[in-house]
Amino acid sequence: MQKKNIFRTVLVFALVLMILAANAIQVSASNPLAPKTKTPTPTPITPTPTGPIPTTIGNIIPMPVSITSTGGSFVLPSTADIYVESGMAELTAIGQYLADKLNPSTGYGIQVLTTNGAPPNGNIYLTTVGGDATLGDEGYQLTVTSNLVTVVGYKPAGLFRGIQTIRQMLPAAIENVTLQPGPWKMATGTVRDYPRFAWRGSMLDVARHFFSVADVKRYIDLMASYKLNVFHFHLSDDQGWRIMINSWPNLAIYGGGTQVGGTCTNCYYTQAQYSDIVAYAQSRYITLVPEIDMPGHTNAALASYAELNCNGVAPARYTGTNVGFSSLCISKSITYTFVDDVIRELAALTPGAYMHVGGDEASSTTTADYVSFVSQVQTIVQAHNKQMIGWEEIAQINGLSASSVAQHWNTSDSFAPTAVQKGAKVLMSPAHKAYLDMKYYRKTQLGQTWAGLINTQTGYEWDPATIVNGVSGGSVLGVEAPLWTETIVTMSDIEFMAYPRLPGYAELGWSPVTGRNWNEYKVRLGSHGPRLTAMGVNFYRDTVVPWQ
Ligand code: NGO
Repeated sequence: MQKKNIFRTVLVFALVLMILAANAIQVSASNPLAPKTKTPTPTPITPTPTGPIPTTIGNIIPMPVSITSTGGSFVLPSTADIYVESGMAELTAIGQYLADKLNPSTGYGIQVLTTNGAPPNGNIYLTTVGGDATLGDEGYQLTVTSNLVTVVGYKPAGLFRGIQTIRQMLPAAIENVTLQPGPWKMATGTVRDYPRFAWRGSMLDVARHFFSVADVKRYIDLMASYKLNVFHFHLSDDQGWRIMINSWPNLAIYGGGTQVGGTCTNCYYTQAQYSDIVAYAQSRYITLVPEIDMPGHTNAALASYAELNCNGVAPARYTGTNVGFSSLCISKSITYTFVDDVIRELAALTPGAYMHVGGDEASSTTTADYVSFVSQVQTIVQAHNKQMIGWEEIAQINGLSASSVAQHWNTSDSFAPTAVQKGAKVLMSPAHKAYLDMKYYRKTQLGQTWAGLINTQTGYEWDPATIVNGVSGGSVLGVEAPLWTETIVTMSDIEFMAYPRLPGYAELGWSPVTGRNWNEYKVRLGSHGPRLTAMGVNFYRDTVVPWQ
């Protein structure tokens, strides 16, 4: 009996020694600090206990249109660089984005170089030469051989989407910001890919709670990694006005002084900060759509300027969470001067085609007044060369333009079919499926329940093209997941509500509907756990997902 125990102890000890030795070999063989042609960033290695999680070509989210696996592997060598075709500064910037993602974890000091043809083996190559027009502006073809990684896009946007696929085909540890042991292996094969819908977005409400420029940028960056392309910025509501309007400065200075729960110091973006966010989104091929909510949800504006109120008296600022009590004064001409000034200033700062004018829950406005107001707002938006988008209630106006968009949200009283009958397109954000502020479960600490509980499965199992009767085919512009922030206070809260649901909405917007199902998706999503962890995302470990 005793002998047996000793034998067992020796065996375990030998095994431990063998494992340690094997690990040492693995780390030294791939040690990024080993001599090579370039000087790596001297950050200490944080070893991953289990080693890099192997990725397969089949774990990409959103699921690509087509994947052909050739069964081999490409190992990113420490000498690797990213080559882009010469004469296109835009491609150099895309290459740099990828280099900036790969360098901290690999320590390879990857540079972006230009070339007039395929580069030497052992590199990454991004080009629009030979790009396939049938893949569209955001489509790409990624080819990984044992020698080279090549992304060909018809347009630079396609290359940017394609490099997100490269990130996901590398081990999850690539997303760390500290040096990690390799090897940085990718499966070989070909991915041909393009999006199903033109609009794949998320909205962030910075009015109920204010978020810093850095937080907003992080949200945009996380969106980019799942190929989303529209950032809807909810900039005003009853509780706060968040953008400096030079012709009406009190909106930001006074109206930006509150949020849900109390006061908030300087809680607005200067125009320079707004432009910085626009440019940040643009460099990730994400269009920013600003929203100024009206005629309801306007208490912060009404509190800032007495003349915007029908009775000429400014109400107190509001820090609660009720909706539907405020309205701009529909009959006063100053109201339209205000709207025109705000939209003119914002349009000048916004390169995207759309201006979101809210239009939801105008319960303090009669229908006749509402219709008259929104009709005039549509004229103003178009006068500033933008297309109007509003929450679906805007479909009630008689002259709804075909270029205007109604955003479906209210599942009990939908105006989406009316919008389609008038020739306009619909953006899908059904509250019971796509609202990121709904709780996952009854006991989720954050969020609301008015539209129902949305766990990761519920959030994934629907189709934007069939969810509303009378709104299908070409009438559906895309899908957007709004994050309202009545109960959301920190960036960590934002991440908890958006992840892991947002990658699912990204897939609904990007991937073909055929062949998609929850049972397959949940496994793929589970494989993204280590990736989200490496990105530092505070995601919710929903138990319906088999997390790796
Ligand atoms: C509604 C309302 C918002 C709330 C949100 C909370 C729309 C379009 N208007 O959605 O003001 O913040 O619900 O879930």
